[in-house]
Amino acid sequence: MKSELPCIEDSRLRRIFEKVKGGERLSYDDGVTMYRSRDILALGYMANMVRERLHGDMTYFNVNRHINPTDVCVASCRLCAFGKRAKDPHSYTMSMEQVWDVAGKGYAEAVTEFHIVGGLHPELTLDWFCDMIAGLKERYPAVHLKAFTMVEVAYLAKRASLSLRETLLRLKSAGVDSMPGGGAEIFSERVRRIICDHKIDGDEWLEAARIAHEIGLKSNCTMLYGHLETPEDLSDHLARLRDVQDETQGFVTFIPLAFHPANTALSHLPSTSGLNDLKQIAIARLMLDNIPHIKAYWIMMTPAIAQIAQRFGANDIDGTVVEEKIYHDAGATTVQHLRRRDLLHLIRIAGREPVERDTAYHPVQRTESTFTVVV
Ligand code: V47
Repeated sequence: MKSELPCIEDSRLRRIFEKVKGGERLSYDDGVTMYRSRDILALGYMANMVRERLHGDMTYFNVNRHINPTDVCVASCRLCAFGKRAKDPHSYTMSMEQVWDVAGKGYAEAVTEFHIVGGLHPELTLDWFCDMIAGLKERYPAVHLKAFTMVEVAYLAKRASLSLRETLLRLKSAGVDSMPGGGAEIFSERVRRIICDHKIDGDEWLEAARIAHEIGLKSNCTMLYGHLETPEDLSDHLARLRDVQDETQGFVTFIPLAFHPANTALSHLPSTSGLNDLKQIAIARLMLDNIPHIKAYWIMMTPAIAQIAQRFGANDIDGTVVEEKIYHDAGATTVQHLRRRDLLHLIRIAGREPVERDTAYHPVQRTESTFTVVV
């Protein structure tokens, strides 16, 4: 391992570099120092060191499909361009049959994962969602169902007058295999009150994750950046995720999400920069020493930045996606899907070795018409 940090400009990072070299945990204050630093190359160098220690040259991707059963949402979050009121003529809600039908459409290669999230619909019940999930499992038994954010589960629990645990158990027995990481936004109460005041708070999000993990549902986790947050808010968010992970080991992947302002109530804010995207990836890799994977979600940060991110701490790029609404409603200019061979090419020309994975990061081997998961 290299012992010098060749490109260091910010002397405050030297002490952090010593810790990173020694595999020592970074503190909340170290996180704040890194967020305040403009020395992106030093941050990237350190994060790449950790990334290569954990994953060598491998970059993971998957063949997945996003499904958003409804954009009707009671929450009206200022950060969101996706959710709509039920009476909005542009809103939509799929029937259960439409969800099952759409799941099989639009991609010739066998998907290994459906990523299912939607708005907080005032009328769709927990029973409806359980039936929808059971129907998907029956029709696509080999496909992993990564479904419902902690926010959706908390809303379903409240409407059904059930505990979070009971609600999660019901969804699990209907066929949910794991949960995506959305809805965490930023845990700072000050910022949360402005950008998503109708959502569960940070402690409730973390408690739902804790319970999901306890009953055997792994999940991802996210952080929304590039709006009104401070370096302290960002470091606090990562430290709180890390604390829960120490308890449960249930988080599989962390995904930093850049705020996209177009068509939201915060559209006056500037868009993210490539530099900030790379900084978020690098600091997450350095702070989250107990979360195995860091994803550079290509839809959100563009394929070009997601490639560079593979040298700044990320070891995953997400998947084929097929149909994406949340970011495209908020002005994302990326395409909505990539083919498997596009992802292979993208990763190879970034100088990394592509590995197709299933949701649990088992390698997937494909022949012309079938795939097998190597456990
Ligand atoms: O929860 C909503 C965010 C999330 C905007 O788990 C916005 O593998 C930016 O969680 N600008 C949904 N972000 C996306 C998400 C996700 C994506 C890919 C993979 C995984 C995974 C999870 O998007 C929401 C919210 O945090 N979001 N609106 C916006 N205008």
